[in-house]
Amino acid sequence: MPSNLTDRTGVVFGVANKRSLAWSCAKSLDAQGMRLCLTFAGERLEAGVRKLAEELDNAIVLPCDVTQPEDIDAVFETIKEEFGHLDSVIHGTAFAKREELKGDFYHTSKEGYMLAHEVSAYSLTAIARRALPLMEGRQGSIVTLTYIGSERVVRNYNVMGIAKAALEASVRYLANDIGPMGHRVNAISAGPIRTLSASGVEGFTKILDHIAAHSPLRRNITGEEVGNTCLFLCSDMSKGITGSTIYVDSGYHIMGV
Ligand code: 1JT
Repeated sequence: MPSNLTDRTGVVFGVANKRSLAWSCAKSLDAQGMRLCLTFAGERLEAGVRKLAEELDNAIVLPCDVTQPEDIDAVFETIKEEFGHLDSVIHGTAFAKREELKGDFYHTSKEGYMLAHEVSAYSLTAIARRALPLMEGRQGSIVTLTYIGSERVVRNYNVMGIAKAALEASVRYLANDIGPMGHRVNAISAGPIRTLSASGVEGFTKILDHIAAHSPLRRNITGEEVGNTCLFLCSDMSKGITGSTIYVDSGYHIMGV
């Protein structure tokens, strides 16, 4: 695909380890020459993310807990100093407490509900607002990651489904805000894939088997497929697309029974 991103810069939020979809996005963008900043959420992840960043060409790595506004401010201050401008933002941040991802949704605590929304939905808007000054005049592209549990009931996904619905609606409102500035924002709705987030989710293997048996492509997706869709959304090839949710799910979302 002719999508050379040399002279473009991007920041990727939400890399936890090599299985992270945010990492797949980083690799696809790096392969086309984009200069990247990766952020990590908490000291526990720092060493691993720094090690991954060594695989990229000249990437920088910064701490960022998206619930701390001063952390987000600091990321964009450093990007301004190091890169001078910004073309792409990849938002792959999500969190919910383990106990909220099982059983009946109505047991969701107020605290768990708020936390899931703060990290998984509000953070996109908090980040986008701070990215705008650095994207000025550059036709920027913002990409976030979502899951079909936002629009259909997926057992156990629970509060994350509500948070992803808010995230997808945020994409539409942000698209309307930033479109006149020449910028775009879209979501990738990825099929299930074994990542750190998915680990420990009860019955996850059954979900993967179900997709392999029933999706139009009769297989599960790969991280690389998500990464390359992110590359498309950050490249000029997708210049007419904004406010959309693009499915990278082997076609599963079209199926009824
Ligand atoms: C989070 C988690 C966001 C898991 C996620 C997620 N987006 C997709 N997944 C995978 C998944 C999870 C469940 C599921 C189906 C897919 C974990 C906590 C952090 C946020 O339900 C059947 C629960």
